Amino acid sequence: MKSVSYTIQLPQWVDDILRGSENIYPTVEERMELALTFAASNICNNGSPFGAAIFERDSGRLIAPGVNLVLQTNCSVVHAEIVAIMLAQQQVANFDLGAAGLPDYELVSTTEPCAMCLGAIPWSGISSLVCGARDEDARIIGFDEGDKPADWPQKLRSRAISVTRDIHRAKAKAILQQYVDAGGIIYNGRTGQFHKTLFAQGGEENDGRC
Ligand code: AZG
Ligand code: ZN
Repeated sequence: MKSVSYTIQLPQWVDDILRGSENIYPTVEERMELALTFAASNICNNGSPFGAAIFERDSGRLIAPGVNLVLQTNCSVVHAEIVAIMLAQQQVANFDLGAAGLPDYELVSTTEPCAMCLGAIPWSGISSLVCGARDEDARIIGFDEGDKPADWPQKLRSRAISVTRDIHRAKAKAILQQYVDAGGIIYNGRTGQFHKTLFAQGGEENDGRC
């Protein structure tokens, strides 16, 4: 077999968005607005409607942006939250963002985490999760989001990870809807009922999403 490798590389447009910024986002609303800008720009650049970012919780300093790279890179696991976690850990040179001597870190995600990302969160070491759209907002447009315990916020809180929901939910929902309206690809885990990637509208690809 030919040797293969995979490198997480954020698109150039992420740098363009951040250029000139002080990279300090004091409030959760400002942090979410940045993540929403990533989600909206991802749609315009052949990606899916999910953005994330990791900040130092107290100072609001941006540590790592995240955008969903599944479609652009043919990799099912690179959800926005996973990309942000991987880049933040490289940035601080520690696999545990909760390690002694490090500040507290906050993951901001434009949509509540899917089952895969929910599983990754306790291992990441973040101590705070902030969400925009609800899980059901993603499910209603066709993203299945996987099997999650109904009380997943409590489960995270019991591991000393705070959970804040509905920050700019309406705007986050609108970005999900914009993706569907433009005919964006809905990719999902196996359900046992179908095995083909669905397109949001009538099975037709639409490359003019913006
Ligand atoms: C997703 N849900 C979230 N929260 N984030 C992503 O990147 C996703 N991709 N598919 N469902
Ligand atoms: Zn996910």
